[in-house]
Amino acid sequence: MTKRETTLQPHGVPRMYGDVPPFMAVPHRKSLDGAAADAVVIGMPYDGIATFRGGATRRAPQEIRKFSLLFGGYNFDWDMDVLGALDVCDIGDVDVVPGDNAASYTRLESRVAEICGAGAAPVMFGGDHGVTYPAVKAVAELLERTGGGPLGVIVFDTHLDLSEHLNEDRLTRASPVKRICELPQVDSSTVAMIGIKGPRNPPEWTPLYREFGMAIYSNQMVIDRGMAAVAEAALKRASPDGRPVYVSVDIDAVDPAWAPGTNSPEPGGLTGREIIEGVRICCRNGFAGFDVVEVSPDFDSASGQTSLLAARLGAEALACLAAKKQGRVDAWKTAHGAGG
Ligand SMILES: [Mn+2]
Repeated sequence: MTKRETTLQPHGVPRMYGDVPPFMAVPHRKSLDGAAADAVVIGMPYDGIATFRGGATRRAPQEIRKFSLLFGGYNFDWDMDVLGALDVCDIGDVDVVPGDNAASYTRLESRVAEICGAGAAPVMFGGDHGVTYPAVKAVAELLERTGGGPLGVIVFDTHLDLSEHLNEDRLTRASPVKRICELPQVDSSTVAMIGIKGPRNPPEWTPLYREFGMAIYSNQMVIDRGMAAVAEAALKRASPDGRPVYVSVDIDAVDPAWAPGTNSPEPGGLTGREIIEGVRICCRNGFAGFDVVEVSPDFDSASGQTSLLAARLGAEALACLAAKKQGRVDAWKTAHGAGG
């Protein structure tokens, strides 16, 4: 029996939840070994402390991959063979350490660094929102080393996530945006958030976002101006010179009518159409990193609609990357004569 072959991890299966099948049936690779790729899918099946009803976001990568099998490589909206245009693979899930945020984050960070080091853009499925911080850190540090920085960041979320700590732990789902703003490689005035709303944001977060000089586009602004205008403004703030940004989607930015499977649902949020449009605009220049977090399959409807939407957002991000590579940026607007 090898070291790992215990009754809890039989036959070398690394985790009960994870690794199969690969996202959109792209090839699975255990390791990149320096192989070139345009994008690499990675699962982060980790949740630390839950601040409301719990919900195993650790099962999200598995469920999202499952629903992604609905999609083919051709995307009608873009009239484009996305997977034909891109070299994409799935390197499975991070081998997390349940209950240990710091150790799990370190493992994620090194895998994301491996992806970026191979010249690919990471597409990560969480996990709770805490996991966005180590992913952004890895991307930002690599960009700094290679002269590609600084990194702009756009986050779709109901919550500002600006806690200094939660029960003395500085690495939880309550703090990722604060940790990101504190990174030396990130200018907090180029951190934009879209969809912020509601009475679950504690009062101390509001002065903090102003102090950081962040660009906050509230849910009300989306209602008043429309997602297109808001996402365009956010992209301009996060990337004034058109460089790819890191885009993080906390699925709770979406209304529970469209995405009920999450820990902290908040009524009055974005529609499925709005989040798709927002992702398409924010990933227009491609992306330095992309993630969807806070999907809790155990709270989802029986249809799996939240995991399905998360999978769709991953497919749309890849379409943006393919369009950028083929010189067909924003093709979704005109592919079938839209506007005519
Ligand atoms: Mn949130």
